[in-house]
Amino acid sequence: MFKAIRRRFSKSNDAPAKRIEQGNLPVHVAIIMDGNGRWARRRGLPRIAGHHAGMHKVRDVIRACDDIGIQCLTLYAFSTENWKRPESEVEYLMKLPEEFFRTEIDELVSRGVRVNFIGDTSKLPSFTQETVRRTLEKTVHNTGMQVTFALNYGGRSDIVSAAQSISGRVNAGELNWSEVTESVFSNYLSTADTPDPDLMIRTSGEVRLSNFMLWQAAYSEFWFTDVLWPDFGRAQLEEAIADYQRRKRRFGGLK
Ligand code: V0D
Repeated sequence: MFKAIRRRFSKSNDAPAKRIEQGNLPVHVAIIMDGNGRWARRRGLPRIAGHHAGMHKVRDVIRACDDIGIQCLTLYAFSTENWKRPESEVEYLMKLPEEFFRTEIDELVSRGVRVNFIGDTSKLPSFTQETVRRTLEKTVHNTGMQVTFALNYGGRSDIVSAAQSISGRVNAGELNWSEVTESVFSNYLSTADTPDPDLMIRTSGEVRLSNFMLWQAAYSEFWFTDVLWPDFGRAQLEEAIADYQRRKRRFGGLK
């Protein structure tokens, strides 16, 4: 199981997190980053301006999670359904990893962040795949917070490909059907080395899972907010985490 090694001091230039108590922190926070298009429309801007503003919040939320002491952060950046968007918008989205890499890789490396990807990246344009490969290469030996970008990810597809891998091994006589428990099954999902998300956040008022981490979110606590993703930052993250901590305390008190 993945375990982040914590640093003793924050390397952030921002004020260190004060409002968050260290007890009962979620180990893994997963976020459905929704509302970029609506944010742009409200300002009379093109949708891509919302995606660009959203990318800056990816940086802010990674910093905040690292400062607070979150060990794993998963960000739903592009779903298997997002291909249905206008071609020009998809084309723009596919350039964001490269821009993000160019402006953020040094800070990620200095923080010891290990970047990871889930989803079928083989269907992304080759220049996007190249950024994915370089990001992995630059951070693979890091031992700090793990940040997973879900790119061309779908939860059902994740489950189906796990079932296919298991079938292959059973047919090859390498695995016995009777040995396929829930925990064995989990090891065939793309998230095999990552604990299930403790806290699942969705921004912009939608109250759905939309095919994200279907298996993994079985016991997650959910936090829904009307705040649009480009308006979501450290303060909103802290509010979600503080609420998670209160829920856990209440549950403990009833036992
Ligand atoms: C748009 C809001 C960072 C959600 C955030 C390809 C939708 C901004 C990345 C990113 C996207 C991906 C890989 C990587 C580093 C950064 C990203 C996409 C969309 C889809 F190695 N933001 N971001 N990727 N948006």
